Amino acid sequence: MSSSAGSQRSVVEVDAVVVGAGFAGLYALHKLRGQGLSVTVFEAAPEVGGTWYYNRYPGARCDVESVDYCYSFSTELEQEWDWSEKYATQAEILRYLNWVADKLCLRDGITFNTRVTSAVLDEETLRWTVTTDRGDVVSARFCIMATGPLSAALTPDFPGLDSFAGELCHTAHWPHETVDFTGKRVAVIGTGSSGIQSIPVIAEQAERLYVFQRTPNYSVPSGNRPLSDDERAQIKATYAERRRLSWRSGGGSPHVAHPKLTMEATPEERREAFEKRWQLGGVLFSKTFSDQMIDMEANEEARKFYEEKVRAVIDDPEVADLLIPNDHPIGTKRICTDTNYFQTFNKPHVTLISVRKTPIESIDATGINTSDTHYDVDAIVLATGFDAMTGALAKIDIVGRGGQKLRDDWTDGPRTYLGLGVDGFPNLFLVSGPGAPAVLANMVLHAEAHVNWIADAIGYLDAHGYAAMEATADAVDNWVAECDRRAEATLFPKANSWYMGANVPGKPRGFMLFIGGFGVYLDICNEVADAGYKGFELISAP
Ligand code: N01
Repeated sequence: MSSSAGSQRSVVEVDAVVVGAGFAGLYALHKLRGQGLSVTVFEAAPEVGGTWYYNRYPGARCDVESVDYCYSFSTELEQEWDWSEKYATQAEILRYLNWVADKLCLRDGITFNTRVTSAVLDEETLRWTVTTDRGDVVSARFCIMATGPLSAALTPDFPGLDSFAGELCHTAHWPHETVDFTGKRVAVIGTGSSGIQSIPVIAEQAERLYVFQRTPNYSVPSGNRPLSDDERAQIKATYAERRRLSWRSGGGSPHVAHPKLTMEATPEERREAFEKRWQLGGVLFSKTFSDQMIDMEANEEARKFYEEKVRAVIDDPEVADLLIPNDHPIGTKRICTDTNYFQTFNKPHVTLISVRKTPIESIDATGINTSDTHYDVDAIVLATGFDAMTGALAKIDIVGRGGQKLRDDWTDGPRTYLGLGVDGFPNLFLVSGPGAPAVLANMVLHAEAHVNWIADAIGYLDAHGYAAMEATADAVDNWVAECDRRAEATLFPKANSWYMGANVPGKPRGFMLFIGGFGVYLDICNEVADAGYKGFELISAP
């Protein structure tokens, strides 16, 4: 790292700036440092953790098994850390990330409490000038956006929201002090993964709970439980094989679908397979059979099984009608995982309100006004999700060739090559960006794969005397078309999901991810690298 005096502020020179200190940013720091690069990480929060720092709402857990949702690059880390439950709590994941940061001595490379406001390319030198809200100015050859696909929280524009006099919390910015709902009347707006995890826990405390649901969601019991010493030892003894399966899988965990297609299986085989997957719990229910997300008839079999299971635990059939989705195929929005979510609506102090039937019209000092009722509440919880995939990037002024801004380039939807690079933005790398499998895969392995690819690419540039690499416009066009083509062959576009940008008013509609599977995607990335970074222009020093 070196420093040069600018006209007003001193400019620090580094090889790479990394934005964000979550799973991706921490590994990027470790990996690039190991390669001899000088690296500065900026993190808006006061601690490491990214999404796991902010999303500390009651009941917050990961829906990927703990033993899979952790770094694989170090056998030592794998062997030393003991996960206590099948699905880790937010607090345990945050402890893990802090432990990793200490163990790998990462903290001195991170500037906390500092938000990157702009990254501007100097076309002459091909360097990026990165500025922050604390006045830092850093010049870097590489700019790596580890900003997270689900980090820009979404607060709907309810008229009067600011006038609410009670406690207002967003699940994605949960206060650090304990929020005690005991004896309180609480409203939760939103029934995605965050709402569905928090509602049963809030219901245990609250005197009255009103759940405002717009779209019913599919949720499968997580089947969470403590891991025994024997299980942990067994997993540690076979980690290498578990990871091998994960790297080759569709979603980055060692799941294997039933060997038959849904309708090839007999009704008994189908039922047995769904039941087995149901008992295992969680989001992988949508992958019980490999064709569930491409064949409507197959999907309908899974949906019928699901409906039977859920109806069986809800006392009031009219409430069940409201809670069971009928507007999108199962799995086309991320399946939620829960502990006693549907049973919560059997409690006399919990009321479900469909805002499709009676929309929220306004919020005032004392509560929520729907089209037919005023709900007096002491606290409102917004579980209203994120401006996914593009939101965090759009908050930063990322300015490439010819003064073009990334957010302007993406007004009709994000356009990348492999979810890693963008034409007009040399040496700017996205980690888990749009056009990658990203949130469709285990995000820890996905982040590792991207960081490894970026580190290799940087090594290649240096070994061959290049200054920079830049995705070509053709490569971007072809990749966007490839992602669209693959998405159209599935059922995913049928849902108004955040995958489609449908949850953000005015956001262009389009499937923002590569749906072809994690293992397939990694093969493509490796082929691109092996072919001398096909689709990227390699640029000599100016
Ligand atoms: O957000 P969401 P989330 N009026 O967008 C509703 C990951 N995650 O934070 O469906 C009324 O899914 C909205 O309604 P609708 C995971 O990938 C993982 O829950 O748009 N309601 C919806 O019900 C997940 O998919 C874990 O009609 C409004 C809810 O708010 C992703 O993050 C845990 C509204 C938002 O649901 C996002 O999950 C948590 C309005 N104006 C999150 N606006 C685990 O690992 C929005 N809604 C378990």
